[in-house]
Amino acid sequence: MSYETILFDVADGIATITLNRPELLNAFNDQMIEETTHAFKQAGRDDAVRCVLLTGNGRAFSSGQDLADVTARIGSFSISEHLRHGYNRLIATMIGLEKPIIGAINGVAAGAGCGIALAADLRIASDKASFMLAFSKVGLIPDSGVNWLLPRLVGYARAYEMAVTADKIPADKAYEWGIVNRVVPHEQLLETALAWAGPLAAGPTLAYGLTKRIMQKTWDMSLPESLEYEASLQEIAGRSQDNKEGVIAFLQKRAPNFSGK
Ligand code: LHQ
Repeated sequence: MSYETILFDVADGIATITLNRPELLNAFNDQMIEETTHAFKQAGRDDAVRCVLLTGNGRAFSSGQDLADVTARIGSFSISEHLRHGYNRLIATMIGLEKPIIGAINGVAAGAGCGIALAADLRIASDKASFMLAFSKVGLIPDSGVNWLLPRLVGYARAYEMAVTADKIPADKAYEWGIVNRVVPHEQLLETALAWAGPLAAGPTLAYGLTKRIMQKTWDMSLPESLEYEASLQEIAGRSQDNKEGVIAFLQKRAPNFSGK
């Protein structure tokens, strides 16, 4: 599939997806939702990809739903169908992708754009980035996974505050609240994100993927269920080539050469 609303590039084990409608602050129309979902699926299928980097072109990460596009369709437009066929699939694809996703948040992440940023596993923010639950400004509730993802990161009170005020949370506050892993000067954003992605793409991908799976599932489990789930996934990791290689490399006092298998 060739893309018109995003850029997609694979190099050195890293797939980079760049949201690319900068004149509209990377607002999502249907095509961009579909292309972004397709790109994540493609990254999942390709064994050469072991880490995904998601960023935005221009001064925004994404301003969320393209409001002009939905306004033009009033009358023939069902929000629930739009979500089910669009953002819900995108968020589920990102959460289900068993490879690390790094969000390099280059500017404002608003509305659905904020949900998509939160669906990354790690977030590195430019000092110009901000996070905004713009939904209530247009009389909506948060969607695109925000209600599941954000309270887990920041707790209910802060998540609810962000939802009802729709205030822009600047990068330094987002770091303090635990929304982002690092804040860096804007000019250093991509180089820092790539410096994180490189080692992840050379790491034990299977173990990273299983860790992502279990850390999401244990929220809904009791401790005994979680311990049992750890045992069963550790059985899989323990049979991997990377486990053997990691142990041998340790004993031989050398760096491991992980294959991701
Ligand atoms: C835009 C947008 C945009 C179109 C900037 N759309 N043009 C799900 C299901 C169905 C329906 C509805 O929604 C959803 C989920 C959602 O995502 S709801 C939330 C949708 N997003 C918003 O409400 C955010 C709207 N944008 C803003 O509040 C501001 O643009 C932010 C705070 C993001 C940035 O502000 P500024 O830096 O001051 O930029 P700007 O407002 O001047 O925007 C620049 C241009 O981009 C401007 O166009 P123009 O022709 O005047 O240069 C905006 O109209 C356009 N734009 N966001 N979402």
